[in-house]
Amino acid sequence: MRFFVGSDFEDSLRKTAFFILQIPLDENTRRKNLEKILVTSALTYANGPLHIGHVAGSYLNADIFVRYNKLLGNDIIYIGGTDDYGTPISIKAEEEGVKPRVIAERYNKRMKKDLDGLNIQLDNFSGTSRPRHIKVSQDFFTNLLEAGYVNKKTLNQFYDEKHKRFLADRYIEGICPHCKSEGARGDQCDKCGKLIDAMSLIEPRSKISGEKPIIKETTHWYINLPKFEKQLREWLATKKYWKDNVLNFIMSWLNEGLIERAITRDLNWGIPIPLENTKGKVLYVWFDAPIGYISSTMEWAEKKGQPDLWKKYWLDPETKLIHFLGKDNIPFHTIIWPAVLSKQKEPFILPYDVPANEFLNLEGQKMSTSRNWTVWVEDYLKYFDGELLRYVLAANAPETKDSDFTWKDFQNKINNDLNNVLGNLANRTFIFIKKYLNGKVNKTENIDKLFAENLFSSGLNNNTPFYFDNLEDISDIINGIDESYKKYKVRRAVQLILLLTRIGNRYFDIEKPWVTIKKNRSEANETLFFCSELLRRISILFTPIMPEAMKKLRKMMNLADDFEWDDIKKVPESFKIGEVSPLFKKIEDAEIEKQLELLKEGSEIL
Ligand code: B3M
Ligand code: ZN
Repeated sequence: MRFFVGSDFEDSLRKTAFFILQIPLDENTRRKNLEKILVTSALTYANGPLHIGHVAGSYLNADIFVRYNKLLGNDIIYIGGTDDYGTPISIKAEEEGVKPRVIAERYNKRMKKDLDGLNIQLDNFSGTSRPRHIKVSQDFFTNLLEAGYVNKKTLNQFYDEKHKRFLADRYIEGICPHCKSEGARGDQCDKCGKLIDAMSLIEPRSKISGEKPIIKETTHWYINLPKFEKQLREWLATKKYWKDNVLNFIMSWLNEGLIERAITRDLNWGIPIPLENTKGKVLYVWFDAPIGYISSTMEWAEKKGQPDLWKKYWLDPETKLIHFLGKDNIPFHTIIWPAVLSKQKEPFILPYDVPANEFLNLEGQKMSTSRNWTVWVEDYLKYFDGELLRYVLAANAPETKDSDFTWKDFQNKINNDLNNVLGNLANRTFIFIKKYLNGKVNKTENIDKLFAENLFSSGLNNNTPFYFDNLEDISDIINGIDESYKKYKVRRAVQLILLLTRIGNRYFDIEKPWVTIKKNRSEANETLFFCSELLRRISILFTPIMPEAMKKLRKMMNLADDFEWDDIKKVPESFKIGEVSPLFKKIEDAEIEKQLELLKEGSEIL
């Protein structure tokens, strides 16, 4: 059999295939040994429920990576929780007239529920206001101090006279000294991403009273970052494989020179520093937050009844520690955190990779919770299935640059990619088998060849039509998908799986089983077996992204749920099709208009 797919074949598909396959792949696509991996998602501030920015920034990509690695058989755990301190929580508590702890606990619960609704399955979801975390963080501080990397200093700080308190971090706002944009906070500028020394803010204002603050003396403890510079540079030099956006960010940071940074604050909501006569002094939220990855792992181990199990990950240099996060969290995880980790009494591992994502915009505008310009997961789940959001955010992941979520694009992706391409292939294949082949197709001799070597054997360039001998090797494409998951290139994985699916539909059209069935049953059987086998492979390949939808697909094919990645190439002897129902459902214009209206009105869940 030799297929020639002529110029009627969608141009876009040919181009996609061409460009995707031009991207060089790592030689080492084959896994040699099983790995031990510890994955984290940035701890979300517990001052509101989960929105799609969180999902696209650090949860979905982590969950997909974890699911893929579980299929490979790797020993992987996925840890996270809420960041319970920090000014956003205190501010929210003050607004509501309740204790900050009430806010933290409320949103911790709601976030966990939101994650469940999206099938994002962490092994443990903790919170940084829990007692274990407090103890571990205090020990971290003490160890760093005793190792000689913390200095105590007296300094001037902004003070709100009306409310009688020091104004650190988000309690103070002004113009960014670096990029001169308005609304920069006392700790960081959202516009240029740079960390800020509050005293350098131009036209500072108290966030609580709106007034000009006075300057008052206070005492704080500083981490001596300059003392870490050599060590950090050497360590970062071994991280050539990190994403470009991450390396660029770090280098510009390092090249500006490291300065000592305060790791304590004058606040009443935070972890008290473990020193005598320091009432009102707490750890800076960014000091204790990453320690939450460790305390959450400890909580997980405890829940499992093996309290020391956390050590198997955190203290073994073989473990790959991978932090998923948004780009604004890069410096904290790649400079301060490794510095702190390296001076503890126990030999903690340092981050292996920090695959930071860029930002997700919404309908062309920057997402903002204060302007209520976001899509809350809780709201979303009232209207649509979590799997659909997983798909759209994966297909549109802000991996190398900011990306945009629009409701129209959501509808297009569901209706075109999922319904017209994947749903259609499944539906036409299964219906045909049930109607003309008694619900069953058998493996034919040819099939191994069909799935053999080199799909694009005749070479592919932009001008030649799309040739392929023996329809196969899908191997090239499958290896590409494998490699994409390994490298956190979820968008590319999606494109390649869709490509496979389109090939399936195209093959069905060329083979015309509705014609062959009349004269040559075995040819029709072969066509339909091939399509079924393709769908079986897709059901594995798409599982990290749409686990529930793929379960449904497998169920229609009577395939077991306990499979592994290596099963991709294990062709079964036959397929017996079970009850068939549409895999996805089209989204109507009215449903999208409704979402756009809701967005304009502003959600009431906050
Ligand atoms: N809570 C910032 C954020 O949610 C901060 C991350 C902490 S990760 C240890 O974007
Ligand atoms: Zn700035």
